[in-house]
Amino acid sequence: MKFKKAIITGVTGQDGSYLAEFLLKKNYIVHGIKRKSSSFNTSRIDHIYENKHLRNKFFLHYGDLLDSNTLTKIIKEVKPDEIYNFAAQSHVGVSFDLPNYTSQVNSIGTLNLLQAIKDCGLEKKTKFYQASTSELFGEIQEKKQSEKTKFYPKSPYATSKLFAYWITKNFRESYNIFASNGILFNHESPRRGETFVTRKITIGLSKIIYGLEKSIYLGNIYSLRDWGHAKDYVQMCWKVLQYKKPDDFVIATEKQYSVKFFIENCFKYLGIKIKWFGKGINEFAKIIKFDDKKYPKLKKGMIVVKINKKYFRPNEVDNLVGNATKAKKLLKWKPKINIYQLIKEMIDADLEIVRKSTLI
Ligand code: NAP
Ligand code: G4F
Repeated sequence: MKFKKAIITGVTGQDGSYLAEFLLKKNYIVHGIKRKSSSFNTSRIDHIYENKHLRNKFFLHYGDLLDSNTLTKIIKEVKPDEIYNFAAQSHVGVSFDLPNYTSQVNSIGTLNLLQAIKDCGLEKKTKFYQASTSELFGEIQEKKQSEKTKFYPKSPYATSKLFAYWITKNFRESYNIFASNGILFNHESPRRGETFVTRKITIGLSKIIYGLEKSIYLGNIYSLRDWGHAKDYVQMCWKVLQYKKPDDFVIATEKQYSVKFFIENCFKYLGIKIKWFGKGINEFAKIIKFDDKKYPKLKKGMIVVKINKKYFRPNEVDNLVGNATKAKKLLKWKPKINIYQLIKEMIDADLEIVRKSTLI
């Protein structure tokens, strides 16, 4: 039996790790590209390596999106059926501090992969998935954003991803490569990086519960997002490449919540009542009611959420919600995990991580 082969860039990240698991379950041979780091960066995929049934179907290669020679070498060796380009400097806030680096990795990095497919003569064999983003819509031009909505990127991250979106389409049209964009709205999980807002809240709250921290410091809590679950969304990425032709798809839950709603529902899930005071930069949340037997480290009146201006962005995308009609219809997809289940899963996982850390 011939197994399909896939390359995943960004395999050590949130989505890369879930996709690796998903493809391995589908009997793919998975080749992940990870970058060299001075500290361990494989915690999200170590369990795959440790699984003796999966180890011989999962291979890691050192590589960087900016090192086109190595990318070409890996692609030439593996001759993959599918490439999923998940690698990126993916933090919007950080992209304002690192605009040049973000632009190179996210834009030129994507071009390097597409060019490598072409240089290896794999135009007819290798399908290419580009991790495009709802950040492309930025200053929204339509209430719910679909594949037809005009783009208006508002950060170096979003502009770099705009180049990547277009170069993917360009290689599709110019060289007949099966190259598709998944325009994914925010998706989270217990594997989300700790500096993204949902995880910052769930890990921060868990540390407060165990008495390791007193407050969570945030920026714009009135920002609205369409949050799905990464595990749900990587299945979509795969479906995008199984569609009969290369195309672009918006992937979203079509439901919108504020950061403040996310915070309130994290506390609610744990049975802790908070109340908001003040306005703007002076807004904060205090604990009003809780079970002191269950949470001995908490105190009534504790200020658990504060606003810090350093977490505001020079240019904010404050309102995103997707229209995923096309994906639902053509790819027969709909998200399974709602925001309440997502919150539960993230908090339970973070409480466990923090509990274990207190035992060391
Ligand atoms: P993530 O957790 O930040 O993962 C990014 C991955 O890229 C990591 O494995 C990282 O390596 C790797 N990477 C960074 N720079 C690299 C370079 N120069 N060369 C090679 N690898 C590099 O991001 P994610 O949430 O999984 O998102 C996956 C992709 O989807 C990204 O392209 C992101 O922009 C896009 N996206 C994400 C969302 C979302 O809500 N999560 C929505 C739309 C689009 P290290 O582990 O060493 O840092
Ligand atoms: O969690 P975030 O950093 O995600 P953001 O900016 O929406 O970007 C994520 O989703 C994109 C898809 O739309 C991806 F393309 C991208 O790679 C990334 O995965 O911030 C969400 C919102 C923003 O409006 C931000 O200003 O939360 C607001 N926020 C408020 N306080 C904060 C904070 N964001 C972060 N990271 N940290 C805060 O303290």
